[in-house]
Amino acid sequence: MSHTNQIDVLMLMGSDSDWDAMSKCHALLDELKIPHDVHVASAHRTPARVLELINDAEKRGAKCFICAAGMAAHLAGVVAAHTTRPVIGVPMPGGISDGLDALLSTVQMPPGVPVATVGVGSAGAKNAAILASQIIALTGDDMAKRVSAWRTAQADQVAAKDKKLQEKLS
Ligand code: RP5
Repeated sequence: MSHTNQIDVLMLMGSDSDWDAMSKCHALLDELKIPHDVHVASAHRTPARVLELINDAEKRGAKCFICAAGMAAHLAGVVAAHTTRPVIGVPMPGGISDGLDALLSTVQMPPGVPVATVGVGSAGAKNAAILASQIIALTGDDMAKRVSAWRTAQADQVAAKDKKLQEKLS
């Protein structure tokens, strides 16, 4: 994606080792046709780059941020400190308690600087994309229709799985 283009979402990961889980978020943003950029940038290892990316994304119209990090997962909180746009935090597995450390680091923000924190790992990564789409849908009818269609497709899949189970059990 060209850096002169408008984007709706900036997705940041603290490390390329977060890609395994976060590729699910990227795929879902693509499926929902949400223009977005993805970068590796760390609150601890490359703090100046994180600020540069936030400023660039705001200029290009980003409506919200999705930030994934593990261990002492401060990326989402640092981004939230530098923008008034919604920040979704995705705690990554690994670390001393396989993601519980990252969950607490992400969710336990001081009052005044919220991070909308989703679950640990790939389930959280998918929910981050859906939550971003719901935020964007507030100001876009097409996006709202795509979110509804995605929900309906999900419900259809559950119904199909139940049908299969009932057939197996009968
Ligand atoms: C965090 O530390 C990253 O987000 C990653 O989840 C974790 C480990 O990073 P690497 O050592 O794999 O680069 O900052």
